[in-house]
Amino acid sequence: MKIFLNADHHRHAGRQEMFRGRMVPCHEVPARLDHVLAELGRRPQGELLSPAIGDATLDAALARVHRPDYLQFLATAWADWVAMDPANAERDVLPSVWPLPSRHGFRTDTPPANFAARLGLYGFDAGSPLMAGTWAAARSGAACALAAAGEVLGGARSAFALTRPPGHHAGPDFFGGYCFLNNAALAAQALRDGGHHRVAVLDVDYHHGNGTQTIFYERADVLTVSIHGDPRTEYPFFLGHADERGAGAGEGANLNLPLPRGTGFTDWRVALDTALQAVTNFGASALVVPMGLDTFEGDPISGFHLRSADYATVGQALAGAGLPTVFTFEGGYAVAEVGINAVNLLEGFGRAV
Ligand code: SP5
Ligand code: ZN
Repeated sequence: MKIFLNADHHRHAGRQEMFRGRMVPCHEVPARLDHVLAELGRRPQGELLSPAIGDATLDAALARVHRPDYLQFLATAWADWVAMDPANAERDVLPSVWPLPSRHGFRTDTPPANFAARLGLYGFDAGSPLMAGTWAAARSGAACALAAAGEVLGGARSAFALTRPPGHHAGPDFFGGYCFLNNAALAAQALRDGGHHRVAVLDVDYHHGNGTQTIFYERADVLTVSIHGDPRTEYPFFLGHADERGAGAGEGANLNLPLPRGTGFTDWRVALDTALQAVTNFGASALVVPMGLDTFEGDPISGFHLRSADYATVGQALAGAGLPTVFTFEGGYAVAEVGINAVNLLEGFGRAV
């Protein structure tokens, strides 16, 4: 399969994230992608390419998924941050104040001029630092997702957007969970716009794909399915429950399969079969897989117990859907093993098609 590599990913390199009252080293680091690349060097899965997507095409695609004010916020966030205080040039951007939901009396219809306040309108956690190169890195990553979708629209069985920062927590107008632009949603929308009438997204990251769910929640043309740690105990906590089935025209086009922390491959695999059955029942003609590898037993921030060899089985099962498939690189923080696990999945998929 063709692999679209984000050559700008190093420009996004956060130093620390807020975790329970202290700053800890970032989990979402450039070395993650570098390890995938190194493993692909040892076990090639296809041609490595740079996306060829012009700025105007990219901007138009971003606007299909994200709100204009949010894109504008991202485009100038770093400059706005430094303008608040020149000393900020040495600090990563993180929000530290948020409006609670409007039932508490806070208003979000009066956009604050203060940038620190605006950050709280668009960011939902203090664990997703943004810096000078974030916008460029995220844009190039979105281009990878669009190029991968284009490859599949051109008849390829599969393609892989090898990019970071990840995307599945980013919504129409919010960032968080290390994500800024929703690469999987951009790929799914591109597949729709390219002629696939029904597209499915099957998110296998440890964390609920809240951004993707929210983007497509009221739509009947894109099925969103996510297998993840139960939000009652696991991040992102405030979405991802089994009773979220979609709304309006999208009623029935969202499926959450939360599993308890501690789940191993046997039970996870049952959920995968349920997810694949839903994809088949939906009648999708194309599939997007936000490929998180943080279900791994050695992941430092997650709680499932998949082993490296299991990822080949996952890839094989995904291939069994028989659909043209776009993969996007999402989570996976056991840095030394993330390359092996990613390539195991791709190899398992490739062997089965
Ligand atoms: C794309 C993705 O996988 N995003 C996940 C974001 C998770 N953010 C919360 C992480 C909490 C970090 N916990 C540190 C525990 C150290 N023992
Ligand atoms: Zn994750």
